[in-house]
Formats: sequence, C-alpha cells, structure tokens
Amino acid sequence: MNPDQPEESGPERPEERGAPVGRRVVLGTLGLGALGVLAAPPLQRGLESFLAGASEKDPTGLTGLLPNGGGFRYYSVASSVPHKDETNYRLTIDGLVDRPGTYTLADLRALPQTRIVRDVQCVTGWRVPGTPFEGVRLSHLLDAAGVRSSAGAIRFTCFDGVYMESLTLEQARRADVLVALRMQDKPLGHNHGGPVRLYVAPMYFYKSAKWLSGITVTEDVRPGYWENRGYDVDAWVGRSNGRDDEPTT
Ligand SMILES: Nc1nc2c(c(=O)[nH]1)N[C@H]1C(S)=C(S)[C@@H](COP(=O)(O)O)O[C@H]1N2
Ligand SMILES: [Mo]
Repeated sequence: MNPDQPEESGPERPEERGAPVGRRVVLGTLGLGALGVLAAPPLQRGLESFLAGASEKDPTGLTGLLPNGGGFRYYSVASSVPHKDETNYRLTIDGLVDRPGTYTLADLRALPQTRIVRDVQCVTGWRVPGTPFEGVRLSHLLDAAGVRSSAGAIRFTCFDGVYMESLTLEQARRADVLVALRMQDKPLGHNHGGPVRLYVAPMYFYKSAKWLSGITVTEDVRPGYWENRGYDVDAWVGRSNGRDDEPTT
C-alpha cells in the first residue's frame, strides 16, 4: 500500500489494522454484511478497510464466506444508487460524433459480445485472479457513432450521479476495453455496477466505471472522480500510482 495515495474506503482506522481476527469479530462482521452493502455506506466503507486487512490475516478462512466473497469489495462514492434494468436502462453516446445515439439493454445485448478473463487490481491493494467480463467493445460503439477527427478523449458518466472517468481515444479503442454486461459469467449485479459498467482490463479498477450511463466524445481528457483526489489519469496496472503490481494484461 502506498501511504501517499488516498483511499476510497476513507481513513484507515488504526484499531482495524493488524489486529488479530478473533472468532467474535468475524461473526460480528458476518452479521453486519447481512444488513446490505449499499444501505449504509459509511459503515460499509469502514467494513471494507477492515476486510482488506482481515482477508490477508484471517486464520479461520471465514472471511472467504462473507457476502463480498471472491475477493471483491463493493465500492460506491454515492450514498445511494437507483436500480436500473431492461425497462429503464439507457446508455447515451454523444459529443464529437456524427451519429449520437441511445442504447437500451436489449440493443447492447444484440451487438457482438467479447469475453475477457484477466486479474482485477484495485489501487488500494486487493487483487482478484482471473475474472471473466463480457460485453460490447467500446471501439464498436465508437465506430458506430462516427468519431470526428477533432476528438481526442472519452468521458464516462454514471447514473449514480457522481462518478466520472475518462480515457484517451487511443486507450478507448483498445480491444480489451468493454462496455460490460456480464461479470463472473453472470449478468452484472447492481452492486458491481449493473446492468452496465465500463471494463478497462489493463488499468486499475477505478477506471472501470460502474452504473455507466453516458459516453461523451471530447477533445481532451478530463480527470475523473478519484483522479481529482490524487490517482493517476493514466492508470496502467504496475506502472502508475507509484505501485509495482504485476500487470493485468
Ligand atoms: N460509479 C462508480 N464506479 C466505480 C467506483 C465508484 O465508487 N462508483 N469505484 C471504483 C473503484 S475505486 C473500484 S476498485 C471498482 C470497484 O468495483 P466493485 O465494487 O465491482 O468491486 O469500481 C470503480 N468504479
Ligand atoms: Mo479501487
């Protein structure tokens, strides 16, 4: 962990770091998790930083059975996020394009799907091995929209109303950047940013904006939510943010 980097889970609570994980603590955590992940964000953020430490030290293996199992933490910077499904989900593409448009979930499902299996790496340190993501290549949507020659970047917006991300046009056209409809071979659940999230395989997971609702083609990159708070705009795993993680691609 790089101490210079801000943490999406908020300030570490010292008493939750390095403390031995007793049976009572683990069982108490299980109870908290059952209350629901996004219902109480401040509590959940504390819980996440606790689990980040606990899963490395847990002598019982019980943390593997927690509701965030599989190694993922659920992150949201918004205190509540509306649920969207095939009845009301829309993805818009606009900005410097010849053919702006709107996609429903059915529209996206009808396009060619690409499946990619790579490790997921969060900049706070947790990593999840070989995770399948599946969806439409972002480059396919950009080609369909007709990107104008003045364009240089893409801005992503989210229906949580808060989160933002961006990529250069060159990064966005990579074959391993998806508008993802599935994760772990299941439809993307709400907590993982469903029904549709961005998936940027070679970059730290903060690039993979959850609850994706807008793709705007722009001239220049605009720093995203976490980038305004200190993360690198070019978020290559292993060569940014002062970290030396094994690359994911
Ligand atoms: N809309 C939105 N997207 C987001 C975030 C967020 O808070 N809101 N957090 C980012 C960060 S820092 C990480 S590590 C991943 C977490 O994805 P997960 O909750 O599916 O594990 O989502 C990224 N995308
Ligand atoms: Mo993250």
